Amino acid sequence: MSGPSAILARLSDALAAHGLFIRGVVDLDASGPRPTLGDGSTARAVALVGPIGGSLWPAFSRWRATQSDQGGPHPLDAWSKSILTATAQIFGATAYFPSDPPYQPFQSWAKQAEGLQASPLGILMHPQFGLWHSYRGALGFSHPLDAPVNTRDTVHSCDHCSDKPCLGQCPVNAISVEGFDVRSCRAHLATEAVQAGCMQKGCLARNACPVGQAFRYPGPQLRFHMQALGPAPE
Ligand code: B12
Repeated sequence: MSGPSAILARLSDALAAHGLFIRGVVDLDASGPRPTLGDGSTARAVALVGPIGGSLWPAFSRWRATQSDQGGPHPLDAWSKSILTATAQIFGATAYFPSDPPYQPFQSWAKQAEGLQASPLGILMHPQFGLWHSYRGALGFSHPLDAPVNTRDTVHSCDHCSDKPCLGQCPVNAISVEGFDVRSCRAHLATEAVQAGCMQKGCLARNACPVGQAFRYPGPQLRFHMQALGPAPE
């Protein structure tokens, strides 16, 4: 078997050892932007790859401990690249990474693949995993992957959340219905007082979301992401 479903099954197996999952598949038609493949041609499909809850943390931590520089200034990106560049080669695909400009539209792809919608934090809300999921890369293919057409009416949990506890938790009101004010968030993260709050416990607004609590990241991972978001550069 070598059709799209066999490719996806093999890809899924290859990712599992790293705590990563296929997080959605999109067949790209000419009506929207399509990324360029390594050989200069146009991608016809992408498979999104990422963790669910804290699934990547054990494999990432083990890898980091083997690195003389702890993985460098952007260890999670470095780890993701080490895995997905090699995986792409095996599958004749091209790897794209969320933090590499020009930014590929990861969230738009996820919306297409799974019908997800944004929470007030900007992070996509997943009906099962809540805010506790992300994307570590995408693999672009020269052929369609027979992505299931997303006919599911994915429930957008925020529409059914009347209390919206996420909106009341940020100590500097950086999260509002108008969006995420990254400047005031980072300025706050630079203060001493916050060491016991957001930097220690993770984003208080994200923590307050009642959806997918079982998938909340472990403490060390929460702190790692807060460090990465970091205080405002002067
Ligand atoms: C730039 C960026 C940021 C900037 C946002 C600046 C701004 N106000 O626009 C900063 C540094 C602030 C940021 C912060 C965070 N981000 Co961010 N970010 C990105 C990045 C690299 C590019 C976004 C972009 O411009 N895309 C280009 C356009 C063309 O793509 P698009 O999919 O069509 O665009 C969508 C997004 O831009 C989104 N959007 C617009 N404004 C904002 C603001 C925020 C905070 C977010 C998260 C999304 C978002 O709406 C667009 C339509 O869907 C993406 C990765 C990516 N390549 O998409 C991650 C990404 C969106 N971020 C992500 C995450 C997880 C975070 C953080 C939680 C990380 C952390 N360390 O805590 C925080 C959020 C803080 C919070 N509110 O709790 C995830 C979201 C996963 C998910 N479940 O949806 C992504 C996909 C990266 C990943 N590896 O998975 N982020």
